[in-house]
Amino acid sequence: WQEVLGDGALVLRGFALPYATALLQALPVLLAQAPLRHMLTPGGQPMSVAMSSCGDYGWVSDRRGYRYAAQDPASNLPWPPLPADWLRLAASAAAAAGFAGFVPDACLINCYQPGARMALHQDCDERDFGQPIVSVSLGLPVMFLFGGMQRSDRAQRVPLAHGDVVVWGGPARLRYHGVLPLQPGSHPQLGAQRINLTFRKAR
Ligand code: MD5
Ligand code: FE
Repeated sequence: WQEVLGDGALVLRGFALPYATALLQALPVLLAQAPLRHMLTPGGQPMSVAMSSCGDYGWVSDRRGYRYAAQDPASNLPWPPLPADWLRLAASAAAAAGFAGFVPDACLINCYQPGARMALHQDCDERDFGQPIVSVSLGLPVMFLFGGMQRSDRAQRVPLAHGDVVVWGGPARLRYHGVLPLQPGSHPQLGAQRINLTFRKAR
């Protein structure tokens, strides 16, 4: 079922459920090659969310700032390739939301343990804001914050559960957003964590 969050933002409840087993099967292989790590903010604080990437580009943060990079700075090797079934899920979710022909070149893997959160921010390191972002939630549920075009705008609270997919495009692409601290719990497939995959066209 489709739920409109705002102009350009659509939740596809349970859309990833048929893909979940395949998504989770690939994960340990990818993370063996490019391990999860707590990147530093430009201010030097470690982020509470552990991150990695796959695809032609990965998202990187350090004291120099935020950017996409073709190599994992932890190994200086290319990021692992985006699995074909991950690409199919991202393309079919984008198409269901009206963005035909979405071919992401980056997938950011966010891993939340209880207490981990993401402060309100905009995703503005990509080259073409005409391209959508597809976000897949797996594991423990979380409260997502969907803000406005300014950080001070009041944010809607949207619960996201295992298998939910959100497509952000058009006028929603640069809205502020974040995630409240993950509450403790245990998910049958993933245990005490939440994994979020965000598919992007970085370049
Ligand atoms: C997460 N991740 O659940 C969140 C939500 C990130 C990030 O924010 O940058 O990795 S993904 C939701 C998202 C992405 C891009 C735009 C918007 C939401 N939006 O306009 O609200 O780990
Ligand atoms: Fe974001």
